[in-house]
Amino acid sequence: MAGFWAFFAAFFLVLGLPARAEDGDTTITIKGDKFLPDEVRIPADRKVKLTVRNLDAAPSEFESSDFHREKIVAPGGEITVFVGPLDAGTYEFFDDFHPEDRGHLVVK
Ligand SMILES: [Cu+2]
Repeated sequence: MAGFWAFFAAFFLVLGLPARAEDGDTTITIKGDKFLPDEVRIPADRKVKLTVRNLDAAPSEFESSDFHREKIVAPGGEITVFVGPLDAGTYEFFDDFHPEDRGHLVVK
């Protein structure tokens, strides 16, 4: 019976992943003053939830002049921002407390 439930759980895990990717909701991790991933693909013409999780010991500020968001992320904490619907294109974001740390939203 345990085998059945493991199969059942794995089945929904596999089914769940494409659904999440399709709706565009994405988690971005900050670690070692880097965004992981530093390139995030999201669908155009849809509101998307970005979760930004800071695994570093210092605060970060998730910011974008291109899509007009600015939010402090406490050490060990996470924030959510909603973006879009955006036109297709590339939008830069950065950590305002570590400005060399940059990434892009690629909207398609
Ligand atoms: Cu700022």
